[in-house]
Amino acid sequence: MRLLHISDLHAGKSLGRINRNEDLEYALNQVINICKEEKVDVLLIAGDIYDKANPDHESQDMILDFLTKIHTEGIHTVLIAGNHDSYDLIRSYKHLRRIARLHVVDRPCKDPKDCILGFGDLSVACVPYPNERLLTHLHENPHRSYTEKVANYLKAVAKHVESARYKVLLAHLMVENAKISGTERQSTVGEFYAVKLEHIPECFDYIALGHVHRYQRINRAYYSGSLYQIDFSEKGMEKFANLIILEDELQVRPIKLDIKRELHEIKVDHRENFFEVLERLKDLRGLFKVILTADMRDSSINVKKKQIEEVLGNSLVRFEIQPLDQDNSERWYKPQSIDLVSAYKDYYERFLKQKPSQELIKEFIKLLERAEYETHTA
Ligand SMILES: [Mn+2]
Repeated sequence: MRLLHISDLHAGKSLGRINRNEDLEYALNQVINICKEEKVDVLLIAGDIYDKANPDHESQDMILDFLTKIHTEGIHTVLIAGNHDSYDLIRSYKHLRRIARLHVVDRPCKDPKDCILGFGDLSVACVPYPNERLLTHLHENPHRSYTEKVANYLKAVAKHVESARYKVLLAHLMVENAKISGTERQSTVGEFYAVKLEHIPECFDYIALGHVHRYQRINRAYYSGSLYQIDFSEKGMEKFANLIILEDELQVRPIKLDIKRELHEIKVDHRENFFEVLERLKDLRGLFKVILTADMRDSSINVKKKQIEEVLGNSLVRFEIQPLDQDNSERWYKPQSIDLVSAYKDYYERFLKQKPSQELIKEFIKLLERAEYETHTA
């Protein structure tokens, strides 16, 4: 049995005035190819299909096109709702089950056995984003904490997969110790929502998670991460789809996705040769946030801004001016280039009117090394 795990599509996302659907479509086309090449049996989508509860028509068109393409390849898809999705919109996709190999679980089910899908030897337990209010309606004690309610729910779900040969959990959850990227909705990734890994029942061979946008493994649990760099906090991040091969032994293989438009954050210092800066920008591809540090009295700021806008055109997403504090300008500029040993020698000579001894300099260097070690290992 071969599965592919993806998550956090965020169709309909825009960054400033830039619509990101072409970045998503580029990733989805690769997912279709991987499904074909790797002979995937079941595609797992771990939530946040859409960026908003009421997505625009173009985004819905793209998602339905993708899902039907997967169907025509003879591949099953299991899809759950994330915290960005509307439970009711995702529920309307359930009807497609009758005409396509699409299996949808829109919200945590009153009867946990309704959340289990079977594909031969494989059982997939689905846990869409468990909204706190919804959990309370599922006969849960309102006084229990969110994580206790989720833990109980997971336990109830796990009971129904016991007899299957292969057991997979597909869930949209925040798991404790997950490294967030910063683009997840802040209120849902805090400690209050973090489910402990030990609260996820032991029985699952593989845990396919959505919610956190950075690809990572936490024991048996994997976040496949978002399919493209959603926001500037994801700049430089590589993106993956996770291939799972369920045989006698479990194999997990992340497959790297090509990124259509990389996100770049570029800092331009007022002292740099501006002509060279523009030349450098011309050669880059992707979407940009440019931060120009400038003395606010400098009359050339607007000209510089205009020139940057001209060179980058539609690829410029954000432009910021960081005012230069005159007193701190020296420090701000390449702090690592200051030779602290020479600075200490100068200081010593100026105040004590004599040269420091070799022993003292050696001690000073030892202290520097210790400080460096401690700041790098913190
Ligand atoms: Mn998300």
